[in-house]
Amino acid sequence: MVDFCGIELRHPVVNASGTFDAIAARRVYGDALLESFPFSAFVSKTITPEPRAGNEPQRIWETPAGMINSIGLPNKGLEGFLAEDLPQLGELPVPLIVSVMATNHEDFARLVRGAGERDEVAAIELNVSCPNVHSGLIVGEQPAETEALLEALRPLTQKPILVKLTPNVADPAAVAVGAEQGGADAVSLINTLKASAIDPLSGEPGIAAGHGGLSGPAVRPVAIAQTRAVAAAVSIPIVGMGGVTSGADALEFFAAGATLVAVGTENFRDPGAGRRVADEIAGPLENREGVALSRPSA
Ligand code: RRO
Repeated sequence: MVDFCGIELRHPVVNASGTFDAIAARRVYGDALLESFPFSAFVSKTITPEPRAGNEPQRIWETPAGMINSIGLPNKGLEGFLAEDLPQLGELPVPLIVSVMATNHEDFARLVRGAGERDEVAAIELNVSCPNVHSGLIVGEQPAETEALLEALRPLTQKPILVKLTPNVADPAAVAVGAEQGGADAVSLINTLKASAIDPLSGEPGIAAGHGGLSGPAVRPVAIAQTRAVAAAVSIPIVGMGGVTSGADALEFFAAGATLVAVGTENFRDPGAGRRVADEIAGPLENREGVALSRPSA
């Protein structure tokens, strides 16, 4: 068992938000999904205050050892999520972490209150890769904006609050420190790296939105470097992610200072990847206990 912000988890492998649709998977696999659920906690796709249709296709573009996405946050909005999705996600055999995003403190507060008061929800992840409409700044690119957001939201729920950090900054550790000082219980990193692709024949963007976020094994060395830097700067737990496809990849994140790892892009190729990674690390983690979970000093 792993203790994560007071939540008991059966193993240290969760999913990255938006990379595994547990409701669709249950329709396909039935209750077999619940009997062998791949993750020790489930992180929802990010929800926003109001429903969103998401971006026009093309939304995904394959790259060497990875992919670019710009899905554009399709979701049912807070009310639709609470009424339709949450009861189904509450049937999963693991704790639920709800990912939320808004463009101002008031809307973030609505999301945190709405999700926080539901028994099905174990923790809330703030997706801060989004502009604040008042300042025009991407919240998660600014330590002070991140800290102010946490100070506004922290009093609204007793449940743990995670902050999902963007990698698209010069100093992610400074943003992590802002999150910690504002009262975050944990940070998760990395979200996707800003990227573009162009169809060489047509000259058109590979992604309709023009650019998107790169994920998959291609980004793992960046994610490891940032996890190491963040681990040296904060004392709250870290959920490390970015190109985890195997137990060896997960061990790399633990050695960099992560308490949990998340599997993301690999779920699209192998929906059982979470279980496979958890099985692969079980032995090595037992033998390396204390070493695997220690923090790097620089
Ligand atoms: O929905 C998306 O396009 C998306 C989101 Br909200 C995110 O946080 N990261 C990402 O790669 N895609």
